[in-house]
Amino acid sequence: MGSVKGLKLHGMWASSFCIRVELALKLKGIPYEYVEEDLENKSQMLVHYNPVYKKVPVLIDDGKSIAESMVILEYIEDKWKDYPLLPEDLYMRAKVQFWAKFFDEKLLPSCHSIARIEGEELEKGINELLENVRTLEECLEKDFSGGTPFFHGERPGFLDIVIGASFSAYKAIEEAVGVQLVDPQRVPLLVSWFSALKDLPVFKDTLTPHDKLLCRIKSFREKALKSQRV
Ligand SMILES: N[C@@H](CCC(=O)N[C@@H](CS)C(=O)NCC(=O)O)C(=O)O
Repeated sequence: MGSVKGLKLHGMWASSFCIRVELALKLKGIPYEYVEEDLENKSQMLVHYNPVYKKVPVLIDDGKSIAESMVILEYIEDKWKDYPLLPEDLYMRAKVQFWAKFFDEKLLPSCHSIARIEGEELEKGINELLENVRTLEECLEKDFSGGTPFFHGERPGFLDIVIGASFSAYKAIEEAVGVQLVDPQRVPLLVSWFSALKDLPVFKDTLTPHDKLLCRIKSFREKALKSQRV
């Protein structure tokens, strides 16, 4: 199967925002061409297609560019109807979008920040992050209590993609910082969701390899801590 005419994804291997887009395209069975970007030396194409943020991911559909992972996911969902990622019910759809926004605005930033701090600040950061993880567990319990293996169904959908794309990053941060974020005692629903997700071939094939990401996060952490100490 060739790629859909002109469908290209500019991404970077370690970016969970890019992995979201790859997962959505693969789950819907849409072929695309992948262009790896060097973010230290961004291509003119990336700057041209995303002049506002100059970030990946950028999806180019027949010459037209779409930036921001969540916007791209919604574009893909609206354009290719096979394998719907969002629930049909409008209220459930709103809930999915609410929790996706919570993940991006609360959980991801606290996860990224603990990778670059230490001491008392780290302790405070971890507590804040654990509280956000606990809130996510409550969301699974109360908002999506259908007893399905994934957030809103029997197969992975929008929220599984948004949150699950960060699976490798979160595992690597756990190891680099030396903290257990997803503990079966505190968040059993998230633990069983993770184990259902990580065995799916599409996730296995798309998520960043653990060792490679761990190496990158450790070196990022060392540099960040060193620059704060001087
Ligand atoms: N909100 C954006 C975030 C994208 C983002 O932060 N991309 C990073 C890679 S993970 C990037 O391109 N960074 C380059 C830079 O900041 O110059 C999204 O959801 O797509």
